Amino acid sequence: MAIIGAGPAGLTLANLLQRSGVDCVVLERRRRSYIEHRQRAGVLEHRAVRMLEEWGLGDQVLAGVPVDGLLEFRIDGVPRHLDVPALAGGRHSRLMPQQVLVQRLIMAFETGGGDLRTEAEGVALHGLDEDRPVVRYHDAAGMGRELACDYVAGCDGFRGLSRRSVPEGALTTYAYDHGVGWVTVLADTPAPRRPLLAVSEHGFAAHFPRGPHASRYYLECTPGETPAAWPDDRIWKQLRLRLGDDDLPVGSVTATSMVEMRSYVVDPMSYGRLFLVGDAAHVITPMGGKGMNLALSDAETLAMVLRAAVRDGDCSALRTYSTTCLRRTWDYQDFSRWMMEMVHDAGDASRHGPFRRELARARLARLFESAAAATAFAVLRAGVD
Ligand code: RFL
Repeated sequence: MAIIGAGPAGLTLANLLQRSGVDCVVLERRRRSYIEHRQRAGVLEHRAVRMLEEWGLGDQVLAGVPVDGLLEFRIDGVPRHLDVPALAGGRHSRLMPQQVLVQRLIMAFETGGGDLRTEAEGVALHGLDEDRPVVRYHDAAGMGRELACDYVAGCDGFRGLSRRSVPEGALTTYAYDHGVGWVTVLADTPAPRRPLLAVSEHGFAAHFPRGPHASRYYLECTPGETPAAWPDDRIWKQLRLRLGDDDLPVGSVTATSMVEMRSYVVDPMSYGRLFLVGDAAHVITPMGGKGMNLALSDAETLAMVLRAAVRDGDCSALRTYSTTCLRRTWDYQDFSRWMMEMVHDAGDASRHGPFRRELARARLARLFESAAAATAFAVLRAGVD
């Protein structure tokens, strides 16, 4: 199998195929140092943790990574806590920065003799609907290369070439703009004691750990705003206001960017011998922390059906790949949208008006008043099978 892209999807798939005795080569456009330091997600849901353990990757990938505990909702400055792991029946997620996951997956793959080729330029896919697709590219030295394979995994993210290699009309596309803007900030500040989501009339804000000495903050903003509208002093002022914390430590901001709060899904997630995995097939907003986790669960589903096809000669399993992954994808899209409406509508009523605010406040209150509602939330956060 040729795997295009060495993000969480491609590297997880590569490790699982290696453990299944299915030969694979990973082609990555960027330099190794770039992919090993790209900061994005920070929560590995319980389902993904269990999957890594079941495939024998627990020691290499999860060592020393802290488990999650309470989740804080700060409503108009008043803290409310949810014990998500307990509500989910003792199923703990892990607080794991995406770049640490990527570093460890690379190390595990290469320790097992895996073939990762970085700086692979101009990757092009040919014969995807034939028995033996061919992948052409230029290696780090600029030499033209060709890989003949049985299958191709498109793990090259939303802007990759795999999905665009599928003939027009073969995939149905679902795209949705949530009409919400976020400015996202990485800073060298102490991690919060627990992941924190703050709701108030000043707008939504969140504070998440990214290792012991770094934080990611999110601030709701007007869609279309640029980072120039968010100088450091505005960021800290707004964070203190929205988090209701005058003593919030200020630190050096290492990155500020805008997040497009958009969703995207293609159906089916395959074409001929090409399988789309992770962000190449679907994008979900960061609300709820599911993008990286979906990438991992797609990778596991593909590894299992490929193992059945290659090792056991059962090619019928390949046809279940897309439906299995899409089922989970839509559950998570719903979770993300549900949470987004709740924390944004419950705050600044100028966006959707007082009626929507009261609905969202009722939804939020239910999390702390109804064990059934809290459990339903916690089970989705821990991850669905
Ligand atoms: P990736 O991580 O984008 O990796 C794709 C890889 O493919 C390479 N590539 C190519 N290689 C060869 N040839 C080509 N032509 C290529 N084109 C691209 C790229 O260089 C890259 O190495 O996709 P993957 O593996 O599907 O993983 C998806 C996750 O990265 C993504 O869903 C998450 O980061 C989303 N996300 C979050 N997910 C969570 O689960 N929890 C979170 O808290 C969370 N927060 C976030 C996020 C994404 C964010 N941004 C910036 C989009 C926060 C942010 C700000």
